[in-house]
Amino acid sequence: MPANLPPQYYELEREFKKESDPNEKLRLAKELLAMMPKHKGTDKLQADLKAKIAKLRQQIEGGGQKHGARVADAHDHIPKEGAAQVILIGPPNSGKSSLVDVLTNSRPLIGDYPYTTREPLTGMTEFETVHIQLIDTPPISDDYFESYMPGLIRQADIVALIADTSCPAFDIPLRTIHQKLEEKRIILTESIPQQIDDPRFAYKKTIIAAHKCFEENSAECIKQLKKLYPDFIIVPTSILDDNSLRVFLAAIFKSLGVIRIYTKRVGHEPDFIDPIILPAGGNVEDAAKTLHKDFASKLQFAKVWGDGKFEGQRVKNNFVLSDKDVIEFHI
Ligand SMILES: Nc1nc2c(ncn2[C@@H]2O[C@H](COP(=O)(O)OP(=O)(O)OP(=O)(O)O)[C@@H](O)[C@H]2O)c(=O)[nH]1
Ligand SMILES: [Mg+2]
Repeated sequence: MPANLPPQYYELEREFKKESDPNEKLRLAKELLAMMPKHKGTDKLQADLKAKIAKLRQQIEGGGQKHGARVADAHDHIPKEGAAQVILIGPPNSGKSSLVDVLTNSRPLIGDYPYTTREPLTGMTEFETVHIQLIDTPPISDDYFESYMPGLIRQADIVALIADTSCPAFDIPLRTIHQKLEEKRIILTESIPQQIDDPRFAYKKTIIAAHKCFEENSAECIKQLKKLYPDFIIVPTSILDDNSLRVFLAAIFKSLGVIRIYTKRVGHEPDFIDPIILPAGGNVEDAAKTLHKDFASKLQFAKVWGDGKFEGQRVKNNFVLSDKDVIEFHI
């Protein structure tokens, strides 16, 4: 039986063969497997590919460094904490570390010279009771692009692209970043397309910080930035202006497309400190499942308080919740 593979498969296979970085090779192998039609004619190919994936995993995890292959870097994956992971990327000296410094509990190295940050660093921030993980990263430039960066960007929920609007030629390093990412098949986009024609590409939802927004050149640069990125959310930010930082976090929160649900025990006040976070459109059952996997099946009904509802309205499992609703579960 013929394998009938799509032309994109052969293109990707060529790249897979050329690639020497085991992490990137592993990612390409997984993409090849995902792309392969699953039928009798591809059984052998699937098995071969699965064996290659297992071998690459072994090589990466066991540090089996052969022929100069790169050992898996400790930064290849950063476990997500909180409701979402946001990766800050940008040219050298644009202010990524300064933003992570003012917004989180982490204290990255900040310098008035480029290439200060050499390793990614995480910190937690909070927007209206929602905990969000920020990742500070080394810069991306013509001659500097850490090999773990594409992997980290692919894993993040949102990308925050930090543009240095104090610099009149701010757009040139941004173009380099797009080009470097596109070479790794990552497209920064204002919204994820409904249909992705080429599955090898990762589209990452991106918001832009027009950073250092109070400097001499900033107003003119922000105008240009808006022309260059007409559809993107652009937030002028400065570490000297708390309000701009709040707007930046609000934009991140909005981009996540999630809702906050506050829980309440019978006879108690709602817990407004630690909400359940659900994708927009989530219902009572989804909220119950986040507390315990059996909880949803035991649920008799719930009471909900919030905009557009009766106070303590009795609702069923499939009731769709809204941001900031208060819920009381009855089992
Ligand atoms: N005027 C002004 N300067 C800022 C602002 N944020 C950061 N800076 C300055 O910009 C310089 C670079 O800041 P960093 O936070 O180290 O920049 P970075 O993007 O992390 O730099 P790399 O790690 O080299 O990529 C420092 O001198 C900061 O004090 C801001 O909002 N306004
Ligand atoms: Mg830095």
